[in-house]
Amino acid sequence: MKGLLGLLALFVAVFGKETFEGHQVFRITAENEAQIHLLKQLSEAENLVLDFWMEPVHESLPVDVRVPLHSLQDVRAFLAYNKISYQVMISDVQNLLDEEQREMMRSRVIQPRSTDDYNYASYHTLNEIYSFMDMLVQENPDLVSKIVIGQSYEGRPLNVLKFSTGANRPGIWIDTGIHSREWVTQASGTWFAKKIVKDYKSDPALTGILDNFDIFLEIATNPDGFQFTHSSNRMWRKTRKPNTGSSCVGVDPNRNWDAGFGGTGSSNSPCSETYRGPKAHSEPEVKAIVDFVQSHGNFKAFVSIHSYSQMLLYPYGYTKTPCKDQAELHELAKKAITDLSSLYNTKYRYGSIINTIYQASGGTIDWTYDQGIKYSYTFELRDTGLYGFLLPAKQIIPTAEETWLALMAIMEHTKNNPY
Ligand code: 0X9
Ligand code: ZN
Repeated sequence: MKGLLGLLALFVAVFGKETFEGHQVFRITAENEAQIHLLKQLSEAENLVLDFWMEPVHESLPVDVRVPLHSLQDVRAFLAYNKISYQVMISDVQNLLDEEQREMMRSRVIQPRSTDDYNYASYHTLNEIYSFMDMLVQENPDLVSKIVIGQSYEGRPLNVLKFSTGANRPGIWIDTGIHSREWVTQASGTWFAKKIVKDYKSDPALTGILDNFDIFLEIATNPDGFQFTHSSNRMWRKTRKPNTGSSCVGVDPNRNWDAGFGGTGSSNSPCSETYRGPKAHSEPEVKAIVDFVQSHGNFKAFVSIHSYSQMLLYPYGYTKTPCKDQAELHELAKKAITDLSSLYNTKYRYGSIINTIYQASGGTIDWTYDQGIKYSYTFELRDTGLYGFLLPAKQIIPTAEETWLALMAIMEHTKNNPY
Protein backbone atom coordinates (compact mmCIF):
# COMPACT_ATOMS: atom_id res chain seq x y z
CA MET A 1 0.00 0.00 0.00
CA LYS A 2 2.78 2.42 0.98
CA GLY A 3 4.43 1.66 -2.35
CA LEU A 4 1.22 2.41 -4.14
CA LEU A 5 0.85 5.71 -2.30
CA GLY A 6 4.44 6.56 -3.20
CA LEU A 7 3.71 5.85 -6.84
CA LEU A 8 0.63 8.03 -6.65
CA ALA A 9 2.70 10.86 -5.13
CA LEU A 10 5.26 10.49 -7.90
CA PHE A 11 2.50 10.54 -10.52
CA VAL A 12 1.09 13.74 -9.04
CA ALA A 13 4.53 15.35 -8.89
CA VAL A 14 5.14 14.59 -12.55
CA PHE A 15 1.68 15.09 -14.02
CA GLY A 16 0.31 17.87 -11.84
CA LYS A 17 -2.61 18.10 -9.55
CA GLU A 18 -4.29 15.42 -7.56
CA THR A 19 -7.91 15.18 -8.66
CA PHE A 20 -10.94 14.34 -6.57
CA GLU A 21 -13.38 13.11 -9.18
CA GLY A 22 -16.19 11.16 -7.60
CA HIS A 23 -14.93 11.80 -4.08
CA GLN A 24 -17.78 12.45 -1.70
CA VAL A 25 -17.90 14.04 1.71
CA PHE A 26 -20.17 12.22 4.14
CA ARG A 27 -21.61 13.69 7.27
CA ILE A 28 -21.97 10.81 9.67
CA THR A 29 -24.06 11.06 12.81
CA ALA A 30 -23.06 8.60 15.44
CA GLU A 31 -25.78 7.81 17.95
CA ASN A 32 -23.68 6.41 20.75
CA GLU A 33 -20.20 5.68 22.05
CA ALA A 34 -20.19 2.27 20.32
CA GLN A 35 -20.71 3.87 16.93
CA ILE A 36 -17.96 6.41 17.62
CA HIS A 37 -15.71 3.47 18.39
CA LEU A 38 -16.61 1.84 15.07
CA LEU A 39 -15.88 5.08 13.22
CA LYS A 40 -12.47 5.27 14.88
CA GLN A 41 -11.80 1.79 13.58
CA LEU A 42 -12.92 2.87 10.14
CA SER A 43 -10.48 5.78 10.28
CA GLU A 44 -7.64 3.32 10.84
CA ALA A 45 -8.34 1.37 7.65
CA GLU A 46 -5.42 2.72 5.62
CA ASN A 47 -6.49 1.06 2.38
CA LEU A 48 -9.60 3.27 2.26
CA VAL A 49 -7.48 6.48 2.25
CA LEU A 50 -10.17 8.41 4.10
CA ASP A 51 -9.70 12.08 4.93
CA PHE A 52 -11.52 12.99 8.13
CA TRP A 53 -12.50 16.66 8.01
CA MET A 54 -14.02 16.25 11.46
CA GLU A 55 -12.67 13.33 13.48
CA PRO A 56 -14.92 10.94 15.39
CA VAL A 57 -14.71 12.04 19.01
CA HIS A 58 -18.08 12.25 20.66
CA GLU A 59 -21.63 11.54 19.58
CA SER A 60 -22.55 15.21 20.08
CA LEU A 61 -20.43 16.21 17.06
CA PRO A 62 -20.94 15.12 13.47
CA VAL A 63 -18.15 13.29 11.69
CA ASP A 64 -17.26 14.62 8.24
CA VAL A 65 -15.17 12.46 5.98
CA ARG A 66 -13.97 12.69 2.39
CA VAL A 67 -14.29 9.29 0.75
CA PRO A 68 -12.36 8.57 -2.45
CA LEU A 69 -14.35 7.05 -5.30
CA HIS A 70 -12.71 3.64 -4.89
CA SER A 71 -13.74 3.45 -1.23
CA LEU A 72 -17.36 4.55 -1.56
CA GLN A 73 -18.79 1.04 -1.78
CA ASP A 74 -16.86 -0.19 1.24
CA VAL A 75 -17.69 2.81 3.39
CA ARG A 76 -21.39 2.72 2.50
CA ALA A 77 -21.48 -1.00 3.27
CA PHE A 78 -19.70 -0.50 6.59
CA LEU A 79 -22.12 2.24 7.66
CA ALA A 80 -25.18 0.29 6.55
CA TYR A 81 -24.02 -2.92 8.25
CA ASN A 82 -23.45 -1.05 11.51
CA LYS A 83 -26.69 0.96 11.18
CA ILE A 84 -24.83 4.25 11.33
CA SER A 85 -26.67 7.11 9.63
CA TYR A 86 -25.08 9.58 7.27
CA GLN A 87 -25.80 12.14 4.60
CA VAL A 88 -23.86 13.01 1.47
CA MET A 89 -22.63 16.52 2.17
CA ILE A 90 -20.61 17.00 -1.04
CA SER A 91 -21.53 14.71 -3.90
CA ASP A 92 -18.47 15.40 -6.04
CA VAL A 93 -15.51 17.20 -4.51
CA GLN A 94 -13.93 17.84 -7.90
CA ASN A 95 -16.98 19.81 -9.06
CA LEU A 96 -16.44 22.28 -6.22
CA LEU A 97 -12.73 22.50 -7.00
CA ASP A 98 -13.43 23.16 -10.68
CA GLU A 99 -15.81 25.96 -9.77
CA GLU A 100 -13.23 27.37 -7.35
CA GLN A 101 -10.64 27.40 -10.16
CA ARG A 102 -13.01 29.03 -12.66
CA GLU A 103 -13.76 31.74 -10.12
CA MET A 104 -10.03 32.38 -9.57
CA MET A 105 -9.48 32.59 -13.33
CA ARG A 106 -12.28 35.12 -13.73
CA SER A 107 -10.83 37.26 -10.96
CA ARG A 108 -7.32 37.11 -12.43
CA VAL A 109 -8.42 39.02 -15.54
CA ILE A 110 -7.63 42.18 -13.61
CA GLN A 111 -4.09 42.35 -12.25
CA PRO A 112 -4.31 44.59 -9.17
CA ARG A 113 -2.01 47.63 -9.26
CA SER A 114 -3.05 48.69 -5.79
CA THR A 115 -4.78 47.11 -2.81
CA ASP A 116 -7.93 48.98 -3.90
CA ASP A 117 -8.07 46.83 -7.05
CA TYR A 118 -7.40 43.60 -5.21
CA ASN A 119 -10.33 41.19 -5.42
CA TYR A 120 -11.10 40.37 -1.80
CA ALA A 121 -14.01 38.22 -2.92
CA SER A 122 -11.73 35.71 -4.63
CA TYR A 123 -9.17 33.17 -3.50
CA HIS A 124 -5.56 33.94 -4.38
CA THR A 125 -2.24 32.19 -4.77
CA LEU A 126 0.65 32.63 -2.36
CA ASN A 127 2.44 34.97 -4.78
CA GLU A 128 -0.65 37.11 -5.13
CA ILE A 129 -0.94 37.37 -1.36
CA TYR A 130 2.77 38.20 -1.03
CA SER A 131 2.37 40.96 -3.66
CA PHE A 132 -0.68 42.24 -1.82
CA MET A 133 1.42 42.61 1.34
CA ASP A 134 4.11 44.54 -0.51
CA MET A 135 1.54 46.87 -2.08
CA LEU A 136 -0.10 47.52 1.28
CA VAL A 137 3.27 48.39 2.85
CA GLN A 138 4.16 50.65 -0.06
CA GLU A 139 0.85 52.48 0.12
CA ASN A 140 0.95 52.94 3.90
CA PRO A 141 4.60 53.29 4.90
CA ASP A 142 3.78 55.14 8.14
CA LEU A 143 1.40 52.47 9.36
CA VAL A 144 2.39 49.12 7.89
CA SER A 145 5.68 47.29 7.64
CA LYS A 146 6.61 43.74 6.72
CA ILE A 147 8.70 41.66 9.08
CA VAL A 148 10.24 38.37 8.02
CA ILE A 149 10.22 36.21 11.15
CA GLY A 150 11.92 33.21 9.55
CA GLN A 151 11.85 30.83 6.63
CA SER A 152 9.60 27.91 5.88
CA TYR A 153 11.05 24.45 5.36
CA GLU A 154 11.13 25.05 1.60
CA GLY A 155 12.77 28.43 2.09
CA ARG A 156 9.86 30.81 1.73
CA PRO A 157 9.80 33.97 3.82
CA LEU A 158 7.48 33.90 6.82
CA ASN A 159 6.01 37.36 6.37
CA VAL A 160 4.22 39.21 9.14
CA LEU A 161 2.48 42.54 8.62
CA LYS A 162 3.06 44.96 11.48
CA PHE A 163 0.56 47.76 11.98
CA SER A 164 2.10 50.32 14.28
CA THR A 165 1.66 53.99 15.15
CA GLY A 166 4.37 54.34 17.78
CA ALA A 167 7.36 52.66 19.37
CA ASN A 168 7.35 50.10 22.18
CA ARG A 169 3.71 49.20 22.22
CA PRO A 170 2.38 45.90 23.53
CA GLY A 171 1.40 43.46 20.79
CA ILE A 172 -1.72 41.77 19.47
CA TRP A 173 -1.11 38.76 17.23
CA ILE A 174 -3.42 37.33 14.55
CA ASP A 175 -2.51 34.40 12.31
CA THR A 176 -4.41 32.71 9.50
CA GLY A 177 -3.69 29.68 7.36
CA ILE A 178 -1.57 27.59 9.72
CA HIS A 179 -3.59 24.72 8.21
CA SER A 180 -3.06 25.38 4.55
CA ARG A 181 -6.33 24.03 3.15
CA GLU A 182 -8.46 26.37 5.27
CA TRP A 183 -8.53 28.91 2.45
CA VAL A 184 -11.18 31.21 3.85
CA THR A 185 -8.76 32.06 6.66
CA GLN A 186 -5.92 33.43 4.49
CA ALA A 187 -8.54 35.26 2.41
CA SER A 188 -10.03 36.77 5.57
CA GLY A 189 -6.56 37.72 6.81
CA THR A 190 -6.00 39.68 3.62
CA TRP A 191 -9.32 41.46 4.10
CA PHE A 192 -8.43 42.27 7.76
CA ALA A 193 -5.17 43.88 6.61
CA LYS A 194 -7.02 46.22 4.27
CA LYS A 195 -9.72 46.87 6.88
CA ILE A 196 -7.09 48.01 9.39
CA VAL A 197 -5.59 50.62 7.04
CA LYS A 198 -9.07 51.82 6.01
CA ASP A 199 -10.31 52.16 9.59
CA TYR A 200 -7.26 53.76 11.15
CA LYS A 201 -8.11 57.40 11.81
CA SER A 202 -11.69 56.93 10.61
CA ASP A 203 -13.06 54.36 13.06
CA PRO A 204 -12.56 55.55 16.65
CA ALA A 205 -12.50 52.03 18.11
CA LEU A 206 -9.77 50.70 15.81
CA THR A 207 -7.87 53.97 16.10
CA GLY A 208 -7.97 53.62 19.88
CA ILE A 209 -6.56 50.12 19.63
CA LEU A 210 -3.76 51.15 17.27
CA ASP A 211 -2.90 54.12 19.50
CA ASN A 212 -2.07 51.63 22.24
CA PHE A 213 -1.04 48.37 20.55
CA ASP A 214 0.87 47.06 17.56
CA ILE A 215 -1.06 44.51 15.55
CA PHE A 216 0.93 41.66 13.97
CA LEU A 217 -0.79 39.69 11.23
CA GLU A 218 0.65 36.54 9.65
CA ILE A 219 -1.60 35.73 6.69
CA ALA A 220 0.20 32.74 5.16
CA THR A 221 1.40 30.99 8.30
CA ASN A 222 2.09 27.73 6.45
CA PRO A 223 3.27 28.97 3.04
CA ASP A 224 4.69 25.65 1.80
CA GLY A 225 1.44 23.90 2.55
CA PHE A 226 -0.53 26.73 0.95
CA GLN A 227 1.56 26.65 -2.21
CA PHE A 228 1.01 22.89 -2.29
CA THR A 229 -2.78 23.30 -2.01
CA HIS A 230 -2.59 25.36 -5.21
CA SER A 231 -0.08 23.31 -7.16
CA SER A 232 -0.73 19.72 -6.17
CA ASN A 233 -3.32 18.86 -3.58
CA ARG A 234 -6.11 21.21 -2.53
CA MET A 235 -6.70 19.14 0.58
CA TRP A 236 -3.21 19.55 2.10
CA ARG A 237 -3.28 20.52 5.79
CA LYS A 238 0.20 19.96 7.25
CA THR A 239 3.65 21.43 6.70
CA ARG A 240 5.79 20.09 3.84
CA LYS A 241 8.82 18.77 5.69
CA PRO A 242 9.66 15.15 4.84
CA ASN A 243 9.63 12.71 7.74
CA THR A 244 12.65 10.48 8.27
CA GLY A 245 11.85 6.84 7.80
CA SER A 246 8.46 7.50 6.22
CA SER A 247 7.18 8.28 2.74
CA CYS A 248 4.54 10.55 4.29
CA VAL A 249 5.28 14.26 4.33
CA GLY A 250 4.47 16.94 6.85
CA VAL A 251 3.61 17.70 10.45
CA ASP A 252 0.39 19.10 11.85
CA PRO A 253 1.51 22.59 12.90
CA ASN A 254 -1.36 22.72 15.39
CA ARG A 255 0.03 19.72 17.30
CA ASN A 256 3.68 20.80 17.24
CA TRP A 257 3.73 23.33 20.11
CA ASP A 258 5.27 22.72 23.50
CA ALA A 259 1.99 22.55 25.42
CA GLY A 260 1.04 19.04 26.42
CA PHE A 261 3.15 17.99 23.44
CA GLY A 262 2.77 14.29 22.68
CA GLY A 263 -0.45 13.87 24.63
CA THR A 264 -3.86 12.53 23.63
CA GLY A 265 -5.34 14.29 20.62
CA SER A 266 -2.22 14.10 18.49
CA SER A 267 -0.56 11.28 16.60
CA ASN A 268 2.94 9.88 16.53
CA SER A 269 2.45 8.48 13.05
CA PRO A 270 3.96 10.55 10.23
CA CYS A 271 1.13 9.55 7.92
CA SER A 272 -1.54 10.94 10.20
CA GLU A 273 -3.14 14.34 9.55
CA THR A 274 -2.54 15.12 13.23
CA TYR A 275 1.11 14.01 13.31
CA ARG A 276 2.79 16.03 16.03
CA GLY A 277 6.31 15.84 14.61
CA PRO A 278 9.51 14.39 16.10
CA LYS A 279 9.68 17.00 18.84
CA ALA A 280 8.02 20.23 19.98
CA HIS A 281 8.77 23.19 17.69
CA SER A 282 10.38 20.91 15.10
CA GLU A 283 8.63 22.85 12.34
CA PRO A 284 10.35 26.09 11.28
CA GLU A 285 6.94 27.71 10.72
CA VAL A 286 6.09 27.08 14.39
CA LYS A 287 9.56 27.82 15.76
CA ALA A 288 9.61 31.21 14.01
CA ILE A 289 6.48 32.29 15.90
CA VAL A 290 7.79 30.87 19.18
CA ASP A 291 11.02 32.85 18.85
CA PHE A 292 9.22 35.99 17.74
CA VAL A 293 6.70 35.88 20.60
CA GLN A 294 9.43 35.24 23.15
CA SER A 295 11.80 37.92 21.90
CA HIS A 296 8.97 40.44 21.66
CA GLY A 297 7.99 39.54 25.20
CA ASN A 298 4.91 41.73 25.45
CA PHE A 299 2.02 40.17 23.54
CA LYS A 300 -1.31 40.75 25.27
CA ALA A 301 -3.61 38.93 22.86
CA PHE A 302 -3.02 36.07 20.44
CA VAL A 303 -5.62 34.86 17.98
CA SER A 304 -5.08 31.88 15.68
CA ILE A 305 -7.65 31.46 12.93
CA HIS A 306 -8.80 28.14 11.46
CA SER A 307 -11.84 26.81 9.65
CA TYR A 308 -14.35 25.21 9.74
CA SER A 309 -17.24 24.64 12.21
CA GLN A 310 -18.06 28.14 13.57
CA MET A 311 -16.51 28.12 17.00
CA LEU A 312 -14.62 30.55 19.17
CA LEU A 313 -12.35 28.67 21.53
CA TYR A 314 -9.99 29.39 24.41
CA PRO A 315 -7.49 27.15 26.29
CA TYR A 316 -7.08 24.39 27.04
CA GLY A 317 -7.07 21.73 24.37
CA TYR A 318 -4.62 19.36 26.05
CA THR A 319 -6.22 19.17 29.48
CA LYS A 320 -9.67 19.23 31.07
CA THR A 321 -8.29 21.43 33.85
CA PRO A 322 -9.94 24.82 33.35
CA CYS A 323 -7.49 27.61 32.65
CA LYS A 324 -7.08 30.24 35.34
CA ASP A 325 -8.94 32.93 33.38
CA GLN A 326 -11.74 30.66 32.17
CA ALA A 327 -14.56 32.84 33.53
CA GLU A 328 -13.30 36.02 31.88
CA LEU A 329 -12.38 34.29 28.61
CA HIS A 330 -15.81 32.67 28.51
CA GLU A 331 -17.64 35.99 29.00
CA LEU A 332 -15.52 37.70 26.38
CA ALA A 333 -16.07 34.86 23.91
CA LYS A 334 -19.80 35.25 24.43
CA LYS A 335 -19.62 38.98 23.73
CA ALA A 336 -17.42 38.40 20.66
CA ILE A 337 -19.74 35.84 19.07
CA THR A 338 -22.78 37.96 19.88
CA ASP A 339 -21.19 40.83 17.96
CA LEU A 340 -20.22 38.43 15.17
CA SER A 341 -23.74 37.12 14.77
CA SER A 342 -25.24 40.63 14.69
CA LEU A 343 -24.18 41.00 11.05
CA TYR A 344 -25.45 37.90 9.24
CA ASN A 345 -26.86 35.88 12.09
CA THR A 346 -24.05 33.31 11.84
CA LYS A 347 -24.23 31.07 14.91
CA TYR A 348 -21.07 30.22 16.79
CA ARG A 349 -20.41 27.87 19.67
CA TYR A 350 -17.82 28.82 22.26
CA GLY A 351 -15.90 27.36 25.17
CA SER A 352 -12.59 25.70 25.88
CA ILE A 353 -11.10 23.64 23.05
CA ILE A 354 -11.33 20.32 24.89
CA ASN A 355 -14.97 20.84 25.94
CA THR A 356 -16.23 22.33 22.71
CA ILE A 357 -14.45 20.51 19.90
CA TYR A 358 -12.11 17.78 21.09
CA GLN A 359 -8.92 17.06 22.94
CA ALA A 360 -5.99 18.37 20.94
CA SER A 361 -2.51 18.52 22.43
CA GLY A 362 0.40 20.65 21.27
CA GLY A 363 -1.92 23.37 19.96
CA THR A 364 -0.94 26.99 19.33
CA ILE A 365 -3.01 28.86 21.86
CA ASP A 366 -2.37 26.49 24.76
CA TRP A 367 1.28 27.39 24.34
CA THR A 368 0.67 31.14 24.05
CA TYR A 369 -1.62 31.06 27.08
CA ASP A 370 0.99 29.21 29.13
CA GLN A 371 3.49 31.88 28.05
CA GLY A 372 1.31 34.39 29.87
CA ILE A 373 -0.75 35.74 26.98
CA LYS A 374 -4.13 35.83 28.70
CA TYR A 375 -6.28 36.69 25.68
CA SER A 376 -5.45 33.61 23.64
CA TYR A 377 -8.23 32.53 21.31
CA THR A 378 -8.71 30.37 18.27
CA PHE A 379 -11.50 30.61 15.73
CA GLU A 380 -13.04 28.01 13.50
CA LEU A 381 -14.66 30.11 10.75
CA ARG A 382 -17.55 29.19 8.41
CA ASP A 383 -19.27 27.00 7.63
CA THR A 384 -20.66 24.12 9.70
CA GLY A 385 -20.14 21.55 7.00
CA LEU A 386 -22.11 22.26 3.85
CA TYR A 387 -18.87 23.13 2.03
CA GLY A 388 -16.36 22.64 4.84
CA PHE A 389 -12.85 23.60 3.69
CA LEU A 390 -14.22 24.38 0.22
CA LEU A 391 -16.22 27.45 1.16
CA PRO A 392 -17.36 29.26 -2.01
CA ALA A 393 -15.52 32.52 -2.69
CA LYS A 394 -18.70 34.55 -2.45
CA GLN A 395 -18.69 33.87 1.29
CA ILE A 396 -15.20 35.29 1.85
CA ILE A 397 -16.20 38.90 2.48
CA PRO A 398 -19.21 38.14 4.70
CA THR A 399 -17.03 35.72 6.69
CA ALA A 400 -14.25 38.29 7.10
CA GLU A 401 -16.68 41.07 8.00
CA GLU A 402 -18.41 39.14 10.74
CA THR A 403 -15.16 37.73 12.11
CA TRP A 404 -13.76 41.24 12.27
CA LEU A 405 -16.52 42.21 14.73
CA ALA A 406 -15.43 39.41 17.05
CA LEU A 407 -11.77 40.38 16.68
CA MET A 408 -12.65 43.97 17.53
CA ALA A 409 -14.45 42.78 20.67
CA ILE A 410 -11.35 40.83 21.74
CA MET A 411 -8.98 43.72 20.96
CA GLU A 412 -11.22 46.29 22.70
CA HIS A 413 -11.41 44.13 25.79
CA THR A 414 -7.63 43.68 25.72
CA LYS A 415 -7.23 47.45 25.57
CA ASN A 416 -9.69 48.09 28.39
CA ASN A 417 -8.30 45.42 30.71
CA PRO A 418 -4.55 45.93 31.01
CA TYR A 419 -2.58 43.27 32.87
O1 0X9 B 1 -7.82 19.83 14.78
C1 0X9 B 1 -7.51 21.02 14.77
O2 0X9 B 1 -6.35 21.41 14.76
C2 0X9 B 1 -8.61 22.09 14.82
N1 0X9 B 1 -9.60 21.84 13.82
S1 0X9 B 1 -9.22 22.02 12.26
O3 0X9 B 1 -10.34 21.53 11.46
N2 0X9 B 1 -9.06 23.55 11.91
O4 0X9 B 1 -8.00 21.34 11.98
C3 0X9 B 1 -9.24 22.04 16.19
C4 0X9 B 1 -8.27 22.10 17.32
C5 0X9 B 1 -8.51 23.20 18.23
N3 0X9 B 1 -9.00 24.33 17.57
C6 0X9 B 1 -8.22 25.29 17.11
N4 0X9 B 1 -7.00 25.43 17.56
N5 0X9 B 1 -8.74 26.04 16.21
ZN1 ZN C 1 -7.24 24.14 11.22
